[in-house]
Amino acid sequence: DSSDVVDIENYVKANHAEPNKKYFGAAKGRNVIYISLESFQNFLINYKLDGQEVTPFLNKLTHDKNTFYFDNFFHQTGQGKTSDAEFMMENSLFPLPKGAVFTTKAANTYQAAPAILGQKGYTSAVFHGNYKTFWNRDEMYKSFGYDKFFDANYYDMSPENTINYGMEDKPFFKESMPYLEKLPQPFYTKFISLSNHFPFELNNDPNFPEGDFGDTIVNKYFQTAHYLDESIEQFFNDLKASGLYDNSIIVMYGDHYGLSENHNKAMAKVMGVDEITPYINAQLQRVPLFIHVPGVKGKIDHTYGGEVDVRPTLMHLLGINTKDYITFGTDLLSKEHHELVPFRNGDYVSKEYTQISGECYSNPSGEKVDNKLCQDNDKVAKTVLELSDKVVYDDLLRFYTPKGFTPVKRENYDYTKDQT
Ligand code: GP9
Ligand code: MN
Repeated sequence: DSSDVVDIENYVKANHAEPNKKYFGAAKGRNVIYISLESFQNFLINYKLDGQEVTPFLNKLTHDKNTFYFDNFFHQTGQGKTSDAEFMMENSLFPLPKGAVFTTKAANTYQAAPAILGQKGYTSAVFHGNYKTFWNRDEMYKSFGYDKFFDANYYDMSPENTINYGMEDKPFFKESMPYLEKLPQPFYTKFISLSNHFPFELNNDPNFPEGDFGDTIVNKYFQTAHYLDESIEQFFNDLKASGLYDNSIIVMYGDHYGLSENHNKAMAKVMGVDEITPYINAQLQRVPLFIHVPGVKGKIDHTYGGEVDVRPTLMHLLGINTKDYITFGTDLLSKEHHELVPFRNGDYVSKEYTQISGECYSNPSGEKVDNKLCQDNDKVAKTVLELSDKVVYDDLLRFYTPKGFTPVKRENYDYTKDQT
């Protein structure tokens, strides 16, 4: 009931990480462009197949002068996959241990990023080349306060443009540009890519050799990842040509793994190890996080973090305080950031240790160590997951309104009328 939310508020406030003065407000008033990199695992960055870089554009971006690239960043998704990642990025809450929060808890009260920014003059929009009911997005986005949702109906879904779940990434980003350019600024937008999705198929001949690891799925993963890389380059070029690039924060993240444990045999060859141990498998849950901030000097940042940490990071860059929001992650750029990444199943990776099924391993050697060394973090990981689940299962945010925030009215949003 409503007294639970007081305990949660107290916990969250006691664990708040103060923004880093160096970055707080550094991107005040900028547009925001999120890009969900479908199934993109971090091992692809700087990976070479027969001497050829798989993702040359993203590799270059890791050294871009205005870009933060986080190389110890992990996905924390459960069964809700892409939608779980979206949920964390915009709410700093964990998705559910079973099922997808998007399908079961879409009518809850949330205080999501689009709503927060909407009340500060931003127009928000999602772009995705699949139909709006997939993952119940058209219901959840209302609760998040998304003004607009450009779904499959806004794209040329003819066979040469589509495969698997919908639009291929190049025509998707191309056709999104005119809609994006017409949005009132500042805007908060999200682009959900699709081509690098299992079973990793393209309409046209891939412009990249396939792998030779004795596993068709793994072999083709490199081809669709390369295509995604080219699509991002094309999109960046279009953003530059439109003038939006210099006025926008661009956040790109891998939503979740692409290659499951069913492909461990081939993955051992990919990684050049004898076998994918539980420890290595946990390390493979790294996904890239890029944050391009115009006018701010970036770096390759080795901070450990996860998807739940991105919202406070972004908000602080935009100069918005997060202390009054129920937030389970901490700002990756804060000196008080917690370098602990709980996975949805209760395992975790921290800077020093990795805990898998109750076993404790030392980073980066992967050597098994005394379980006692993992106990403190274990308690914290279990606590935040439990508190976050309480918020979601009991819809507790309906009893808590952050200072200066007006509760979202779902009936104000309609994605069936013309979104242009
Ligand atoms: C479908 C896309 C892919 O719209 O988000 O979904 P996934 O299977 O990765 O959750
Ligand atoms: Mn996905």
